[in-house]
Amino acid sequence: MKLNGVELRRIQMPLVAPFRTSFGVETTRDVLLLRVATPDAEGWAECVAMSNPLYSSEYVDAAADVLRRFLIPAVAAVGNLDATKVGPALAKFKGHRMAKAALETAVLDAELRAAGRPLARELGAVRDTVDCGVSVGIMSSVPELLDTVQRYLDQGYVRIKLKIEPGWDVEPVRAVRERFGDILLQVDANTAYTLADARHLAKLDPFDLLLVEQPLDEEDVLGHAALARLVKTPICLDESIVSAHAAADAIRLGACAIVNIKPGRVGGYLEAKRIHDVCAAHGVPVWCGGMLETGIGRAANVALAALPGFTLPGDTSGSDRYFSTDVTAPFVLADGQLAVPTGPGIGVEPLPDVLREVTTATEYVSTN
Ligand code: NPQ
Ligand code: MG
Repeated sequence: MKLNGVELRRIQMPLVAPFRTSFGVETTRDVLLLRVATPDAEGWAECVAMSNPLYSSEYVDAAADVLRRFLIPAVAAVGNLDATKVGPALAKFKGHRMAKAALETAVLDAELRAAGRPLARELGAVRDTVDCGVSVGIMSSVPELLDTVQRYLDQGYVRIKLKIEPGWDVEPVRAVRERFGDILLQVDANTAYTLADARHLAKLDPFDLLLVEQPLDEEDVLGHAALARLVKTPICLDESIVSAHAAADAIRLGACAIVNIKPGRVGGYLEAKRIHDVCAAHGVPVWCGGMLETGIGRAANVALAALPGFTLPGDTSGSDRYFSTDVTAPFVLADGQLAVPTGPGIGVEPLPDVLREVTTATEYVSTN
C-alpha cells in the first residue's frame, strides 16, 4: 500500500450535557479526525486527545502538530506500507501515543477496506455484540445523580461507572447502591487521591464495587500495589497503562487486578490487542475504556471489545450518551448491547452533511 496523503480534520461536537470529572468540566468535544488516502481505499480514524492536557500530557493541537511534522512524513517513507509497519516506523519518536494510534488506525482501516476485511475479525473478535456500560460524571447533588443513573438504567446500560473525587465518593456510591440494589457498579477517580487516602478509600469496601479505577497518580504504580493491600475493592488501572510492557509490570507488581484498555492511550489497536493478550495470560480481566468518541472511534472500540478477554462491560456507550447527532450512523443500544460492525475496516463512514456541519478546519498533508 502507498500513502498519497493524510487529511487532518478538526470537528467541534457539542455534548448533550456537561461531563464533569476530577480534572474538569467538558461541554464540547474538540476532535481530530484523520483520513488517509491510498490508491486503493481511504482510511478513517479518530484521535482521542482532549483539547487540554488534563487526562494525559497529550492535547489535540499537539497531536496535529506532531502528526504533520514528524509522524506522517515517517510513515510516508515506509515502503510497501501496512499497519504493522506504522508502530516500528514511529518508535523513535517518544510519547504521543494518541497521535500515533490515530495514524496507525487510519492506515489499518484503509488496508482492511481495500481487502474487504472487518476490523473485529482482524483483531480476533469472538462476539457480534458487546455489553455496554456508561460513565456518569460528577454531579452537583445526590438527587441529580440518582435521576441520571435511573435514566441510564432505563436505557438498558448493564453497568454504571461513577466518577469520584475527594468530597464526592462514599455518599454518592452509598446512595446509588441503596437506591438501585445489586447493579454492576464501579468508580473512576482519574488520579484524584494519594496513598494517604487509603483508609478513606477503604470506606468503599462495603459497597461491592466491581473495581476502583486509577485512584492514584499515573506514575504511582507501587502506590497502587500498596493500596491494593489496604482496600478490598479490586484496583483497575487506566492512565498508568501506556503499553503492554507497562501492563505486564503493573500485574507483576500487584498494582492492578483489572485493566482498562483504551487504544488511544496505548498507541493503537495492535498494542491494545497485545495488552489484551498479556492480561489474558495472567488471568486479568480487561474492559474497553472510552474517550467520548464519535462514531469513528466508537466503531473501532466496539470491535476491540468483542475480543474474548473483554469480560467486563466497557465504556462503549451509545452515541446519544454524548452527542445528539453523531458523525456516523448512530450507535444505538439494544438490550444493553451494541452490535459489532461487520463492514470492511472499522465498518462505518462519516455522513458527509454532518461532517461538513461540524468541521472547523481541514488540512491536507500530501505525501506524494
Ligand atoms: C476515563 N473517560 O475513563 C475517561 C476520562 C475522560 C468515559 O470516563 C473529553 C475527552 C472529556 C475525553 C472526560 C470516561 C473527557 C475525556 C473524561 C476522557 O478516565
Ligand atoms: Mg478512567
